[in-house]
Amino acid sequence: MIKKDKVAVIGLGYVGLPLAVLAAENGYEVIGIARNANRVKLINKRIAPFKDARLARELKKVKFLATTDFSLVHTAKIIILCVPTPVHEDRTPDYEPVISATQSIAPYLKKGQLIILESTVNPGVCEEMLVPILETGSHLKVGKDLLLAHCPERISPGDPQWYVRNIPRVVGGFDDRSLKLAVKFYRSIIEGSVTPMMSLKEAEACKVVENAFRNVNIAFVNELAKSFSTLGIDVMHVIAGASTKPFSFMPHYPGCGIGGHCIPVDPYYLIDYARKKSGFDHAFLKLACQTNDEMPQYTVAMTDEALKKMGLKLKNLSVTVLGLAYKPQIDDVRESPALTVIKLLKQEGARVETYDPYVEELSTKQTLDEALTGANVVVIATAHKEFLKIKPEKLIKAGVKLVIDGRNCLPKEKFIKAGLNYRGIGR
Ligand code: SAJ
Repeated sequence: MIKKDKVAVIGLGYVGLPLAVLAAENGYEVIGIARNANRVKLINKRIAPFKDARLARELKKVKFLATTDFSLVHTAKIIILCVPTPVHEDRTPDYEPVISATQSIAPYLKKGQLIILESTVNPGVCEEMLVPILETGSHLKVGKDLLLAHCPERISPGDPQWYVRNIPRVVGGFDDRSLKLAVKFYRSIIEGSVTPMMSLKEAEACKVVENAFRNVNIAFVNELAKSFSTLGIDVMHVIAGASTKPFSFMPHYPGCGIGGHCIPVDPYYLIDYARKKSGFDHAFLKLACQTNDEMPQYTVAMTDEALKKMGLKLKNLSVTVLGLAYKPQIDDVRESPALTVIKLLKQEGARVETYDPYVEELSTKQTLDEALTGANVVVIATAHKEFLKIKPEKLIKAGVKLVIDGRNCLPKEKFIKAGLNYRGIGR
């Protein structure tokens, strides 16, 4: 592959933008295409449109054009679709972003181009959804005129160790030519391994399986937490103990719920496809998703129960929720369980204030001190490093009566010793 090939990245979010930067760093001429004109403007000013310190640094060092003009895909050799794959309110897959992005590029495609889908989809989407749209819109034939591959995104936002440059990838192709070209492209920009799969479906399935694996393991420890709290067993101590086993145990941790655009969402793509395609019922996967979805409710019920034991109730009580993002040190609130906890607390009549140093625009208070002033209850919903340093004395001084540690991230014994009522998830 001559490095000077032009690459078009469609979608400049958590997945597309780091990929565009990486391709540019590796000598490709890159054009980034996104619908959001503000985002395009920011990127052309070399400003990262979301909090990612590493991306902000690397974006300043590369040269590539961002635009809203989809017609410019005709100038690229490789076109990579990195658009979201959310679910609807009823948890059924929402393919709209993938469909509209594919429809937007189709009219401008020309012979010999390689289209790669990075968005997470269930097995079958490339062949059953993308191929018809690409062929209808371009009047070209996939496999003959156009090449098609799938390389599922693997991004762990905020992760200090794993980044688009070093995360191993899998690639599936519509045919051998597509596979070979796609593998060659990724091997020219990724330091990690690039593993060719036998089909598009296998590559699609890899990704859904990876995240369903994480979902079911989190559901397992969430159920353990609920059970152990009735048995007076500290689930975090047990997980730590089980983790001393050097093989065939992989720790996951209970919490007030799971968020993000991957883990709570991806299993529903497989559940829905298997049911529609073959009538197969992923009962276990559905139960795991349901177990995780119930954790915000469990957290609020646990708060209610702890207050009752103190002769208090949530109604008219001041509750401060610390953390809005779905995981530590990022600003993304998609599917964040914190938002559900807040909604449920308000339904119980509590007066809720919120503070998240990474999500100031959604916080009702702009500093931790302000957020703690007058609070009777504090709920930790995200284990941001700023919250790990909170001393029990600070909470007692602010008049806090109860700490609900929704991420089991505070030193339980220290808080109890200081005289605070402390409840964790399963501890
Ligand atoms: N969570 C738990 N308990 C755990 C782990 C996570 O409750 O033991 C919760 C988190 O609080 C969060 C949600 O689950 O709300 C998702 O957490 P995550 O660490 O999986 O974060 P994500 O969504 O950024 O996951 C990404 C995923 N990457 C892609 O889908 C491309 C996932 O595959 C990775 O495993 C994960 O990063 C990672 O951390 O490696």
